[in-house]
Amino acid sequence: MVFRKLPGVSASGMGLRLSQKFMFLLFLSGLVTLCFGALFFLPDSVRLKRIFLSKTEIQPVTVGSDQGMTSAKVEAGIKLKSQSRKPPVSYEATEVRLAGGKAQEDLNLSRSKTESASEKVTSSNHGANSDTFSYKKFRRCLFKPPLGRDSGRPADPQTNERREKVKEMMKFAWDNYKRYAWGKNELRPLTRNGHIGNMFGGLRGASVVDSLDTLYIMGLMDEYNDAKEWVKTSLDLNSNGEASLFEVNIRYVGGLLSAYYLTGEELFKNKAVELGEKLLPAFNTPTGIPRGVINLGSGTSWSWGWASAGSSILAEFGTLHLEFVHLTELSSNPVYTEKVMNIRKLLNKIEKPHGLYPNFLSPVSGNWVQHHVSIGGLGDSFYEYLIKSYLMSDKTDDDAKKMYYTALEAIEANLVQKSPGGLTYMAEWRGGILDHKMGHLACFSGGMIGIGADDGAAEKRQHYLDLAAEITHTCHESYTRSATKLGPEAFRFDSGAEATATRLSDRYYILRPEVIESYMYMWRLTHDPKYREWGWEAVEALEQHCRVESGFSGIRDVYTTSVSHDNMQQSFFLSETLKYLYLLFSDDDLLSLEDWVFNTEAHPLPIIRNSCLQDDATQEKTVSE
Ligand code: DMJ
Repeated sequence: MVFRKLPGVSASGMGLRLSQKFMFLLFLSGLVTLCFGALFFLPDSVRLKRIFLSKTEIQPVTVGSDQGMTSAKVEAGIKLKSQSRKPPVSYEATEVRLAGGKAQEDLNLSRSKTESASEKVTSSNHGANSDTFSYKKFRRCLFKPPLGRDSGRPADPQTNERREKVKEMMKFAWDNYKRYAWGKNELRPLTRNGHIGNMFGGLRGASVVDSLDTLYIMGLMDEYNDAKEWVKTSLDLNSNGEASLFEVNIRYVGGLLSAYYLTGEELFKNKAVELGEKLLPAFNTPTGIPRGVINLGSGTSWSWGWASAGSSILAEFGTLHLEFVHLTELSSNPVYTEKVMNIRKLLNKIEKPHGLYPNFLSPVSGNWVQHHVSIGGLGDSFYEYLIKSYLMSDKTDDDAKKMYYTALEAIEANLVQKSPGGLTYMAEWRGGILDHKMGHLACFSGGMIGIGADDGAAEKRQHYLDLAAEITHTCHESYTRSATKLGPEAFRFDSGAEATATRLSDRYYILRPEVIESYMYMWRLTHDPKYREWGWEAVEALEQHCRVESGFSGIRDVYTTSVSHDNMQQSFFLSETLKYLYLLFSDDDLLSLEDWVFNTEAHPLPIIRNSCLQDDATQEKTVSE
């Protein structure tokens, strides 16, 4: 059909005058610009935005390299537009039961649908590069053999007996896992079956990977060999599920790295790097702050559904540094270190309320989302990784050191409290208001402050050692004040309470390690025998209340001796609780703190001695071997 021109109406101008046409066009272009510009202000989750703005458009401005981070070419990171703007002070009192930034059991993966970050990491050269990393050379750079003299066996017969008891507990926990839950993530010791859960995105065998190093240092070699064989034949990294970036990193990547450094088995290195590569897409956000959940198959990532406004969690994105630096070390691929240095850089630059780091940060804007600060769940291991990054760098990472001590000063000024009964504790901070509660998770801080004491200002050394001892004492009190002599998930210092849980929902104990972890560090730092005694009290309580016929189980209420079990043998019980107990009753040269730092899942990672590793003499010695 042919359209004919209507008489008297020009086809082009519909009869409008030139000035009217101009005004119309101006209006039209203004409208288009406005609509397009508005896309930038839409939440990241809006599909329209993803369609119209390509990755490069919503991405980066590099954060300058003025902090001395040589290779920290920041790939992603928006300009911190609102650095001078006060972040919102509202706190949404979401009580999320977290274990160091993770939900304690089956995490609800319902998510706030946010940007897909499925951009695939290209190239296969992220694989471990055995040409550049020499295991022999690394071993030469250690001050002591990893297992020490006589595998750390203590001369004192009673201590040795206690150590043997802990080894027996490990064997018992392992044997039952193997018998009833082999290849699953965790053992359900009452029902005698396996638990898979949804934290690991379809990965299996969390208890196997978490146990490798513990079995090895305890000399449980048949068990270690079974575990190694399982990793070789059955650890399938091509899973397609939704995983917690944090959990996969601390348990799987950390466990595999430790197993490699202790044994030299290439298998573990290759698996660690292969898995590390699968985690990289989580960092494809406008700021480079990773999201909490990642589909290991597609690389798509999300924020946790419970994390307000699509935020990422401090203890999650702040607990990647140690493992990622080692992934670069082993693969010679700088990308891992670049990713975590970018996080560091953003956190260093952003304005902090009273010098404190709130627990929720938007991976899109790079701003804090809420003002909840905690040394326990949601915040904990971020602080731990600052001081350990410094120690692991052979004390060369000065930014980490500075950030740690500045944060600790802010914590002392704002969170550290003394109870009427004289107990020192770390309160939580909610937009300036103190919540006089301390979580079991926060009890790791005794050990952390202890290992950092030597490197702050010289005159503060004793002060930090005292603070570490006081916190550890308080956490021990939370154990002694219960009927079972095990500590609750959280204890309070208000309404007349002193280191006791006041809420029914806080009374459980799920085989967590943090209190024992602090005993172990304080023992190594002071050799005060009380720490070994306290550790032994914990062993007796675990045996009495948590040991069941087919493994160990958490309990629902530490204040009653007619215990109700939760039917779960957490993988961190094998990785952390039993390992720290074993180290507590061993000589100090078993995994000497001069050579090793422990990741937050108690997997030992070696201090990187670049001065030695790059020394030609060491090279020659190695080659001529
Ligand atoms: C472990 O998975 C790690 O220690 C993590 O940092 C938080 N806590 C659990 C055990 O309690």
